Amino acid sequence: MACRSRQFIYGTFILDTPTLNFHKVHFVTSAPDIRHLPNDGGVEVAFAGRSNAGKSSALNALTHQKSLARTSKTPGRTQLINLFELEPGKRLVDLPGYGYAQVPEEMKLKWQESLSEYLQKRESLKGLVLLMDIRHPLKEIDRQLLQWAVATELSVLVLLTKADKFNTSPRNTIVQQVRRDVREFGGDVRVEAFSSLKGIGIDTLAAVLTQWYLTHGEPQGDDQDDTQAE
Ligand SMILES: Nc1nc2c(ncn2[C@@H]2O[C@H](COP(=O)(O)OP(=O)(O)OP(=O)(O)O)[C@@H](O)[C@H]2O)c(=O)[nH]1
Ligand SMILES: [Mg+2]
Repeated sequence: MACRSRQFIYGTFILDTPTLNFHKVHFVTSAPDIRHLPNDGGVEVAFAGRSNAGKSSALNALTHQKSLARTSKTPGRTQLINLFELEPGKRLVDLPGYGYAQVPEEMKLKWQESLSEYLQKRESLKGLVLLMDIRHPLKEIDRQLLQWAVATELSVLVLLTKADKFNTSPRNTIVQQVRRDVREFGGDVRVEAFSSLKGIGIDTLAAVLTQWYLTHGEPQGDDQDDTQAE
């Protein structure tokens, strides 16, 4: 059953948009590289960001599951491309984090290779959720990813994670600053505060992702009657 939400996103009211039911997600596979991923059809939305930014926690918060994606205090916990399915043709992806200095060089190169290969070659990738700790936003490597995502016309949602670390006023100041900073990249980039711990920004995340799935999912229309095929 779809939930209804009313969201204010970048000057646009998404009125009574039924959001997808993110609770119904299930794990599909963990893959070391794109050759081990299933069929590249439908729409994928990937969660990317520096190690420890809170990617896996955000996925769990979005799907209301405690341990769908594995979280850890130790950076570098997610080392494989983890794929989850919401319904046929609609998938979520938990990507390995980047930028963690204490990972052995050889392993780091392997991850970066599979990560950049996924980002560059996966046809079904339509949207990127780029997570950054609100205390350290827009590091050089985040900027590079953002620049690349805009150049390849991916929709981007920047989540400033662990927003619970600040009270409302300083939090809003940072969000406004990052919104100004991302303007230089152009493209379809939104910036929102997020906290899996306190539930900040989860409805907005659900609304934005729903919009992406619906926009990019046509005309495969997984909801359509099978008898219409062929
Ligand atoms: N205060 C606070 N801590 C959080 C929040 N989200 C995640 N954390 C903590 O941050 C740490 C890293 O969280 P993960 O979700 O595992 O981060 P990740 O980006 O998936 O990390 P890698 O898989 O290593 O790339 C854990 O100790 C989490 O408990 C949040 O909203 N608030
Ligand atoms: Mg992780």
